[in-house]
Amino acid sequence: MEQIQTVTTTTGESVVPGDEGKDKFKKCDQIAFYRRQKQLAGSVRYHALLDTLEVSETHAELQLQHTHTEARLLLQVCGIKGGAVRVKINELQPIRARYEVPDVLIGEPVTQRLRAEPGGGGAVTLSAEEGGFQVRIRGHPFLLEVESEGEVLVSVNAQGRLHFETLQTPPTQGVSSVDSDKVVLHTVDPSHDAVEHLSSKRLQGLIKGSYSICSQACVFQIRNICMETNSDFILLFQGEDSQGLWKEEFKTFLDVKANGPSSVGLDFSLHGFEHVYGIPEHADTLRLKNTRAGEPYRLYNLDVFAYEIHSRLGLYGSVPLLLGHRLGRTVGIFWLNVSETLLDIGNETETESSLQGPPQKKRREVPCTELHWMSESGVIDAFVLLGPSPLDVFRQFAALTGSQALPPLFSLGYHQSRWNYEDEADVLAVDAGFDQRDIPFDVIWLDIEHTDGKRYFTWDSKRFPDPARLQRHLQRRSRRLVVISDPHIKVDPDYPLYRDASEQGCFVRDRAGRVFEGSCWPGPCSYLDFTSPHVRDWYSSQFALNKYKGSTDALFVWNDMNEPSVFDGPEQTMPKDAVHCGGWEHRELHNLYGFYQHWATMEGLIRRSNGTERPFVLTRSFFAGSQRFGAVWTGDNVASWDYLKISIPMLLTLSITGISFCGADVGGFFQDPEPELLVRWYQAGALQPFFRGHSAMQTKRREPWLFGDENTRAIRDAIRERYRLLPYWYSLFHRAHCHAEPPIRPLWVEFPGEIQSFEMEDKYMIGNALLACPVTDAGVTEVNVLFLGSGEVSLPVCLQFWYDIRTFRRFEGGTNTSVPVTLDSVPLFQRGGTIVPRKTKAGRSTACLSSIPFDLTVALDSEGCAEGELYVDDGHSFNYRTKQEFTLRRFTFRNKTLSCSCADEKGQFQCVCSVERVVFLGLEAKPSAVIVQQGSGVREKKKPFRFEEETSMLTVENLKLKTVHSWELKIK
Ligand code: NBV
Repeated sequence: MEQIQTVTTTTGESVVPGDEGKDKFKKCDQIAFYRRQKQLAGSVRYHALLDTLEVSETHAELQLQHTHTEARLLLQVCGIKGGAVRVKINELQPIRARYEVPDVLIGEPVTQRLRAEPGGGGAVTLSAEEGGFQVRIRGHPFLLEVESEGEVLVSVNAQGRLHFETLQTPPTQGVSSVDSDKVVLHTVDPSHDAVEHLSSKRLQGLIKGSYSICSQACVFQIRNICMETNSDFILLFQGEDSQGLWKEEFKTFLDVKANGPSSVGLDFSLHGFEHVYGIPEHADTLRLKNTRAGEPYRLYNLDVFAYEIHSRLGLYGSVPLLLGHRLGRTVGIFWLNVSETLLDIGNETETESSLQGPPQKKRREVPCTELHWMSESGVIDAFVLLGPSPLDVFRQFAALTGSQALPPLFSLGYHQSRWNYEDEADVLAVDAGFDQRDIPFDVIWLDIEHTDGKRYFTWDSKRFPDPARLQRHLQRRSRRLVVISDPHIKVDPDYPLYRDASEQGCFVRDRAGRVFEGSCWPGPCSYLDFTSPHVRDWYSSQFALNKYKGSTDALFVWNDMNEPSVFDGPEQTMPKDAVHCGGWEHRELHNLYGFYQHWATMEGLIRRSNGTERPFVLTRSFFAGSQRFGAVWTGDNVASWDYLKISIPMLLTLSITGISFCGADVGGFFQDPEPELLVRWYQAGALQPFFRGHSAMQTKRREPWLFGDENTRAIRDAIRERYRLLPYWYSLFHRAHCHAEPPIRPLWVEFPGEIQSFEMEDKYMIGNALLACPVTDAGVTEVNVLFLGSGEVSLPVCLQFWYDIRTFRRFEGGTNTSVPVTLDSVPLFQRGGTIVPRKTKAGRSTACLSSIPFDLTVALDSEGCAEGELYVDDGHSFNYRTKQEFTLRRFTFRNKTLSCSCADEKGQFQCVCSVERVVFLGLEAKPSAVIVQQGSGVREKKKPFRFEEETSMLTVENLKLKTVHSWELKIK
């Protein structure tokens, strides 16, 4: 019988991976605002007052009115340059301000004036001058349609799920008389949505005769009765708030809602779309599932260790961006809300003629994805990103939330981590171990045990008596140290950081106004309120080299437990009624907590170098926009094949929602991987953006050389391949930084016109050139690959070639092949038409790469052409943007000539590495000569070459072509 392996939880219990979440975390029916919104779904409750329309330079606005309560909302619509529509809905006159998400958008989006015209049939049409899109608003019932090129792409409120719980005064102020045997109702504000909530369940059976389950009918009746026969009804459930309006219980926790019910919800229909993606973080498939029959996807940052695979429970971070893709169009819906959020996804079909143009005779059934977003609080602030291509959607999202920070080159190398490396001697031995086995690596990590009793910014003086000496040692070998810094601060008046933070009022408070205390690694802790600019500034200043004792500029940082994790809190996080700066309840901004710590840490590292050096900070918790601050990893996974497999869709999902510097713990965090799994994980990790081996405290040591020669060799090969490929990765990160293109991407992004690509999630593209096919099962001897690009549907219309980068065999798009694999190999293919830069060898660490020459692989397409680019800078400073110290080179192969030219004249960086070797794949015939010309007017030189008939591969070596000069290599 297979033994069930368990992992030890933070509280010391043993659980089966995936089981932990079963009762620690809420199911959706334990979430009050979800129950309330679900109860009322299904009928349109708002109409738009079209005569209130006002159009200004920046937006159009009009009022919405609740059909029965007459409560009014304000709808704002903005046309955003670059192809997006913003839809904002708030109360017309809230009794106090509602939380509007700060700091996620990089600025006020650049809007364009919308032209308003009557739209026919009681509608108004708002047309954008640029981008060819329109927004049509219908009055009765309220419906908003986003049209592009005459076609409705997205409808808003077509399902009538607009829900807006307007703020009220606390119930005690609104109780009217109680009649002993009758229903208790809420009189606070009869025009309020809350009346609906109270009415729909509780009253059933109590109002005789005319009660109907339909919420409007019910509300209407109650209001009449309330007004006419006031003595029969009082409007408050005292002490028994079954709708969770003012308080909500979960297990032993009580959440007291200072502002009462404030949830919002809205539906979006994506016409013609049946494939949707995005909304990390879940351990689920790339393509999002229909949730109608089960739990919705939850976006609530939680510390779910050894998370269950294929669960819709929200993990450590959230990006509420959903992408819809179909042939010819990609769209995005960005729901900018940082309170707890749920997304219900339904797939429907509808008749095409109901959506566009003149009525057609033949009605075609087309798919439609219906989204129902629900958030516990805040306002409705949603962006419809219009594409049309996947890359356009990435750009549109980056225009709002920013693009990936350009990482320092060392952070793209291999990171060696473990909870914990014991002491200085251990670190030195591991560092030397890599050199002894000739395995490249750049960074070694220290977990919580490096501190003095889990007091961050301190060192355990026995284990690390001289941390600066250790860092200097690593630095001499061009390596770095990363240490952990969590957001919880040990309650200890003798701990200077705690004292200082207390004195400066840096901690989150509880609902009674006392400093909040929760339990975490150090025991009782208080939590820094990173939502406060003052606290962020204070925290950033802690990283100053003269303040953080034992730190040097070779030290970088890792933020863990920042969901935040609170061992004795509800769902192991901070109570929602805790209070942040400005008096905001934690519920309003929960999903932004980790984002803020990451930001403050990044600022701290930049500041300690006086703004000159690029930081590296890894975070576990994140939100949309966290890409601006550094890297993200997928938390506490398990050493099993299933977790290796799921890491791929998880990282692809992060990548397409902006978080492109992402990785998963190589080897699996909990439990001990069998050697084959470890090797396969290294091979997969080497092809993912952030590449770190990490493992939990209870696991056996697993440095790459501990599993016998064959496995060490395979791991070494994988890491070396990663290092050789770093010029390509770095160039891809430059594209991510400047153009918002994720370095790894699902196949549908590169082949948006091929339906077979829409669900592929075990293989993916690295940039536009490499097809990665990691092995994620035990005992695999061959991998089945379907090569995309048959030339029938994709653009440009030409047959796609693919080249195996080990055997150089060529495959045609549209074919299916079984590729043999051994333990030391992982299938990787280069797409015809691309040029990939590599280094000719790997080096000990990334610093060595600055003197190793380049190697170009030119893979020809069916027309005999190819192109690619190379980005180089100093790899560590901001000089690439402050002093233009970078070089961007373009390689083009056309008419049998490979040219190297400048792709950005502003670049000033003098890259000393030359191009040493060029390999051409897919040449038709053996050349008679290869000629090189460096610069115009310079004499041409003949070069020796090798041609392999069988694979049509041409290799030209010893070239010494200057990377920063223009040159040509001609094949005669
Ligand atoms: O700091 C200890 C670990 C860390 O190694 C891991 O990477 C984090 O995800 N941390 C979680 C806390 C304990 C987890 C059981």
